[in-house]
Amino acid sequence: MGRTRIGLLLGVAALLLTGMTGSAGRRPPPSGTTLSSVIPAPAEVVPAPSAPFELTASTVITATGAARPVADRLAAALRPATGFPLPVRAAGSGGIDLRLNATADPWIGDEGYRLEVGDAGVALRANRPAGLFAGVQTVRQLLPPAIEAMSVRRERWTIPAGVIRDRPRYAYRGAMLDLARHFHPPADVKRFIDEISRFKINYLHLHLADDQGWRIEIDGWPRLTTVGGGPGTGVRGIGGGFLTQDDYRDLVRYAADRFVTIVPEIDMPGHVNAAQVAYPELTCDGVAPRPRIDIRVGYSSLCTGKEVTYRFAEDVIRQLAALTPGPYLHIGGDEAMSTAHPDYVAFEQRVLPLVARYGKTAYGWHEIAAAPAATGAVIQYWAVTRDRPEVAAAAAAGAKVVLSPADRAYLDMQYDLLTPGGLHWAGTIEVRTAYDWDPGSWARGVPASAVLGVEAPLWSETLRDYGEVEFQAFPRLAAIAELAWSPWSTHDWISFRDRLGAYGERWTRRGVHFYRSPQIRWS
Ligand code: TNX
Repeated sequence: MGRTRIGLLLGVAALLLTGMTGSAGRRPPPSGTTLSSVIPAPAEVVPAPSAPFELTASTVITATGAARPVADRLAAALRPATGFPLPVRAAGSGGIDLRLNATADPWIGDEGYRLEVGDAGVALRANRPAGLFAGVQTVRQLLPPAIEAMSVRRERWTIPAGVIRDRPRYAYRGAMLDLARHFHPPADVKRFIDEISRFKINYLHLHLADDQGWRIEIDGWPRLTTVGGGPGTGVRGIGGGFLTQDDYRDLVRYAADRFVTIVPEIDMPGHVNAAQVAYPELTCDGVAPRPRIDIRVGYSSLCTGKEVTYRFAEDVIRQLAALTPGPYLHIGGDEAMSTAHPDYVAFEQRVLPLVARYGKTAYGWHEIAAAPAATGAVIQYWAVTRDRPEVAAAAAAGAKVVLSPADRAYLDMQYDLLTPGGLHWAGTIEVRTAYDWDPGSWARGVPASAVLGVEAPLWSETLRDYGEVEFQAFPRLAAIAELAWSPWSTHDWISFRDRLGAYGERWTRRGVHFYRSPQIRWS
């Protein structure tokens, strides 16, 4: 029986139960949700002693212009559990009002918002639609957990009174999904986007090619996907599949509707075995290597002395740039253990500027810091050590840094040695380990001003099914999202632990397969 059918049966059973225990007019007590329940913690929270706002069958949502699509999405999110019509109108009073450019509050910036809740109504204000969307995620978390139910529930749909003023600590709040080791189809990527956007994550980095598979169609290089992405590719040969450029455009749009920007990655000059199986001219001897379905790393390299290598790189970069509305294009650069160091630097010196030629900012794993051209790039710090002098030097010369230390932020590390799925080469990462570090001062010599943000990568060597993806990502992604969004002044493990414990019910109601960490008291 499918998950949705079970959910439906549970919903029906719960309805019957509430129908039997509650007499008409008597409603369940308010949930324990308070203004301080939100993940990631908002910058400023001021509860008010007044009565909460209560969503009812006559509540109207008001919005105009660019606020309208965000309001439509909020209404759609609140209808299934409440069963209320929640019409979205241009004008009205006493409901939930979403408005742009009404605060003249420069502090909230492009992604922040101001939320004021009283018993007479809810006012959500932002300078830009992205801020309204962030505020909507907060509003959803301020409603009782039953708001996540897919069928109508009897509940007092209250929002606690007070004011929240909020904005992100970092502009870049990322998650990464590896589609190369095991392909995950667009429907699953969309579910992942839905979940990460709840936590105000605004970038999804897609690792689109690696030794075991090539997952994005490139015009003029058809064998990359027919051979490199076909059946039998991927770890254990069971992770085949690829995205057409139309699939990719659709994902970009879907993400953009949720204020998530997709960052494509093609990993070069290492991690290229799948491309070389498809196009043997990309090797130095011109001989096709055997397809690889194991999980070793560091054995493949593009031939840095051949011109075809750069035609290939430029074709890929040009097409990915054209598919990408966002500013960043990731060109990998990690673990190129089979590329001689001078060749590696020469390769990066040619390829990093290619990204700029097609209008994007180059983004790469921290090894690219060895190339002088990396000073104009974004460097993704994945080391398990806090000392990477070459990254500090590049940052001092102008590079920006995204923190993804493997022993803190890697979602593919096991929670402990007994949890199924994942690897442990960087250690095991329980929720507290993922939470308790400061991205602003993590990498020695990298000034706080050079930190663009935080990203939690999810490599997929062991992850075949989407449920396994969820299990690795949640709850740790919530911890990383808080590091990326919330001001350090709010950082507090006890507070986070309690908020997370209460949040679990929301994942359960949505059918998200998350790890019930013993560090958390799940409600
Ligand atoms: C290292 S860290 C890799 C990936 C693997 C991952 C597994 C980094 C930039 N590269 O190729 O998938 O470890 O955890």
